[in-house]
Amino acid sequence: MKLKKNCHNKSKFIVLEGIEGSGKTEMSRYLKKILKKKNIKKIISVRQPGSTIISEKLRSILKTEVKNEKIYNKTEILLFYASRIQLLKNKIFPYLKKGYWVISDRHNLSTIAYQTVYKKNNKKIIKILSNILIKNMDPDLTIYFDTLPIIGLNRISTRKNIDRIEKRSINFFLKVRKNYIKEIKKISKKIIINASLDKEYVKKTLKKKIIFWLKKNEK
Ligand code: T5A
Repeated sequence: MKLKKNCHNKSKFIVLEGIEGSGKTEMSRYLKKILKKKNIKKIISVRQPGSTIISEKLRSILKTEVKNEKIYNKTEILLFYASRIQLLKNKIFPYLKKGYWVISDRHNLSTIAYQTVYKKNNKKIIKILSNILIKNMDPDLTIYFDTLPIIGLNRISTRKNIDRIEKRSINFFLKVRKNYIKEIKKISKKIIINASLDKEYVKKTLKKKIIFWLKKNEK
């Protein structure tokens, strides 16, 4: 992250990525705990889409199926960006400027991984939009929780409300994972964890890799 925005070297923007049921929400809480133990006190957690009043409203539109009207692919992209900008302007930028560490459950990589499944061409639109709208907002660290869709979806299958996106076929999530695997290779500041394995393994690995990353970034 090269913020003019963030002339405060102490703040960091950490993004968690992965498919449904990869454990991002749970591991985001655990990550906060690890950071606090390392004496990092100023931390906020956000989720995308969401985490501001308007972004949460957009989240609800994005997650809800409406009878007799489908959300078009391009509408979906624009709504994700609308929600992202609200969050960046209202929370992420201001908190980074105050020296906070921001942990975000999903960011731009989600749009690339999900919104290009149905139309590969969308990648061009996403590239243009992210260049215009969120330039210089690359995370300081992306943690990718790689999970087999059959395992991730099984973990969330007991939930009462399965939303519009979660209802998609396993084939959709196989393609999302394929996109993630392809795209994460292009990112240099990253940690990859095999999150198909049990929680204790994921926690232990996250802790080990984060502590290593913290040490590397102390200098
Ligand atoms: N989306 C989002 C896009 O399409 N484009 C975008 O640009 C953006 C930003 C967001 C939806 O929007 C889409 C992606 C999503 O479909 P969401 O509800 O925020 O919706 O969805 P997720 O982020 O996927 O949240 P989930 O809760 O479904 O998944 P998590 O957060 O990865 O998983 P978590 O932590 O809730 O864990 C799920 C269950 O698994 C258990 C947990 O205890 C929990 O019960 N668990 C494990 N069990 C066994 N072993 C492990 N290793 C486990 N890790 C967690």
